[in-house]
Amino acid sequence: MSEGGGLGVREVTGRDALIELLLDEGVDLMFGNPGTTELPLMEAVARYPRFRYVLGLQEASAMAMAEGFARASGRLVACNLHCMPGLGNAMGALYSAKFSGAPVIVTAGQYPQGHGLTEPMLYEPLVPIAAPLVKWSAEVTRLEDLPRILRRAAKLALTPPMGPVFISLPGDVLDAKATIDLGRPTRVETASPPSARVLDAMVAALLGAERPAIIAGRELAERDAFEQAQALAERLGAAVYRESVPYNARFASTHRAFMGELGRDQRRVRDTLAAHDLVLCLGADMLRMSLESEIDPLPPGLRVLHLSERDWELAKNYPVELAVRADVRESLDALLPLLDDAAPSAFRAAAAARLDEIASRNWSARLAAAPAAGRGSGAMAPAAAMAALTASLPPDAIVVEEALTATPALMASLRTEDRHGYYGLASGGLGFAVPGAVGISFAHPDRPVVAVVGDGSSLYSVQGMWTAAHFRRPVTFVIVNNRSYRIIKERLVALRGTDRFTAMDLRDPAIDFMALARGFGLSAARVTDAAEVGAAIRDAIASGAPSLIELVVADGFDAGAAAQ
Ligand SMILES: Cc1ncc(C[n+]2csc(CCOP(=O)(O)OP(=O)(O)O)c2C)c(N)n1
Ligand SMILES: [Mg+2]
Repeated sequence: MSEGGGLGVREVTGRDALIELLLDEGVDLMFGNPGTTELPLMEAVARYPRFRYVLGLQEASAMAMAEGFARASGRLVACNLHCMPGLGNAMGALYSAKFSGAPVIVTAGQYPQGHGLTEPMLYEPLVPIAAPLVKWSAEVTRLEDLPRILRRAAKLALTPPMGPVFISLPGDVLDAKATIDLGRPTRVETASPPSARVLDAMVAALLGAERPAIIAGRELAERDAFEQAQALAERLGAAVYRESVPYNARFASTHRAFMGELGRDQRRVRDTLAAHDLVLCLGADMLRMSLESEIDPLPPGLRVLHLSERDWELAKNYPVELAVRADVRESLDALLPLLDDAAPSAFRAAAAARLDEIASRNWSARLAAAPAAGRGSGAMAPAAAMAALTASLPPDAIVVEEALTATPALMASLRTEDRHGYYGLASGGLGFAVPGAVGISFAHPDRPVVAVVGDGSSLYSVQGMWTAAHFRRPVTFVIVNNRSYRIIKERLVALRGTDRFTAMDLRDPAIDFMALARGFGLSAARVTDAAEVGAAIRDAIASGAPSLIELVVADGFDAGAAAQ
């Protein structure tokens, strides 16, 4: 399907053509970090006030901001990196964008063609370096090819399964001038439901279940299908678990079918799923795990239905009874009426009874039963800090999370009713939350963004704070300071049987997070008592300005430290 009238045939320079093509593709925002190879682009950017350039002070930050924006808006965005060292700095963040399926056109300036042969400083061919992490990696070698390459890159990035693409931009192409056809955008329509035959097969399989479960995946948020997923859970009387790597909202947490995290502990996942006779993996990855285990997380004999728009994920690791590649929302819209027609009254009654039975141990029931965050005598327990934090959030807050050992407590009390309300770490590579929150704030400029980040994690792309200050984004950075890489310590103890910690303490000197934040132009506060967390969060959000709150929590290994 074509959009708009296009730009037509025109005499134009490569640098102007690049920006006009991006604007015509709906991209008016570029995150980046410039260098000499980007000078043609920077010269042109200044002449297009409609095209906003957002400076990140390191390419890892710029890339994570672009990822955050793309994830939170579902819109195409650009990110420009400085040739090889810039692309190198951004690789970890690009890896994250690959996992989250963020539609980002990543570009990098390159030396004029031919000059690279002499191997000047900063030179390296870029296309093979980006290639493993993107849907398409290409270099523009003639100005005439720029429209075709840019249009193709935009189309590819946005066609589900979405993801980043890479374009290398040699300086001679950007500085060339020619009369070229700038073309017009194309979007590929993929939002189709399964065929009638497949829908019937799904209905039959679902109605054959006596104890069904749903693994709720990211596509439910991306395709705005929360309502449909809830309706399905109600019709089936299915327990709903958030998929094992839950890096965005998946399902309304206060819905009575919602059971919480599936997690990545193979034994726990297997035990959880063993209570069911059928699992529907709904727009989700099928049991993406973390550490190796001899235990297979999928219990033998469990029937699996998998519905996803990402065919790579379908039946990737497990044979599946019915694997369907389709849009989750379109599929559920088509499936629900068929299910209503076909469900016998005995099935409906059983489904209602299952939901009643779940209600005593669902996410909400466990939250209600959790002990209230009290005023302890020792250091603040991370769980108390997280409970106080979530209790103080306004309903429109967007939480960005990279809190590691504080994450389970955060997710136990964070309401994710809204599909944009939560974004977490997608790839496992640290450094998303601080700059990612800034990008997310560009996507939702009127909503407060609260980034909850481990002290260690915050330092992988800490300079993102400056961009928040520079662009006056209402982001509250909450650093959970346990003065350590606590999770690595815990794993050393659990997996290696030793507590001789090397390189896991962030002490001597202690890191002064308030000074760091102030140095970037943010206001800062420190909280050591859970009773004061709520007021600090409310004040920070009410200020409408970027700020930092340091939560000083027990490190888990101190003598007499407060329990988790
Ligand atoms: C880019 C990157 N480098 C290193 C790691 C390994 N790593 C995983 S968790 C972690 C420590 C995180 O510490 P912190 O954010 O303070 O959280 P805590 O464990 O203390 O709760 C490290 C270093 C990683 N996942 N990604
Ligand atoms: Mg820590």
